[in-house]
Amino acid sequence: RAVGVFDSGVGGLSVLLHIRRHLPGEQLIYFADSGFAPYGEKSDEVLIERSLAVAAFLLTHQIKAMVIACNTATAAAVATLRLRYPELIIIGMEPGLKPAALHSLSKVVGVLATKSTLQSQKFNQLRDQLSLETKVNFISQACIGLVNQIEKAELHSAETLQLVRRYVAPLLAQGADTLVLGCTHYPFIAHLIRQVVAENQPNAKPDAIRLIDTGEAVARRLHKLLEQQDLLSGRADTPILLACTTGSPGSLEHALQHMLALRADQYQ
Ligand code: DGN
Repeated sequence: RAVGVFDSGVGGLSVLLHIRRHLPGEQLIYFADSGFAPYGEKSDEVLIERSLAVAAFLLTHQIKAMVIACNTATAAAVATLRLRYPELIIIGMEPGLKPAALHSLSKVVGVLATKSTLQSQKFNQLRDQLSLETKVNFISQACIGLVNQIEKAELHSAETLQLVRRYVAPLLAQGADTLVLGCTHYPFIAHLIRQVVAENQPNAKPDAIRLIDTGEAVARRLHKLLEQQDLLSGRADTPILLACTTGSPGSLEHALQHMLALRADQYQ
């Protein structure tokens, strides 16, 4: 049986990358709900409805586990999905505030995410509890428009860099030494974030600002849960990835080839 992975678009591919690396023998189905993207400015009701529809589709493919590779959908819908499918392994995303708090020396952490994630109850509870425990100042920054640029495959354009400058420079000015990538699209523009850091802190070492992405932790957790339930696949080869979308197949294909560097015979 397969592992289903979904996002509003191509962002979840940053998580899929880690899953493929950690679990090369698993059959994976990736679902990009691009016809309904972006999720970042939608209501909880819509996000729950979309997540249930996507989960129902993935279950027609006999999945044994589902990864919600989207912080926004996780915040809105993970509880509903777990209630609906109590037998299924369901893993969601959460902005990595905890590792960021542990790492930050300046005790100022910038959190980049969508507006919905930052407004969600789940995120606010986590942030309040951690600020109390660790005395870290978490500065939230909603990155309106950034997901759209990444969906348009504009990973190197001047416009995308301009947006990153607008969102990241103020966090650096306020003393952040750690930035949480709280949206699964953002690892694909990590190079632009580093460029903005270098522009703002020309004398700092390249790793002076740490970027926290929880994709790898999610892959490790998936591995552990599959192992515990004796559901790990025993295949020695890497099965062909099945990719589905409610949007343009051409855009998803472009992303698979350029963002994941897959060859045409590695996906279907
Ligand atoms: N990739 C999603 C996330 O991690 O929140 C956001 C996608 C969107 O549609 N805004």
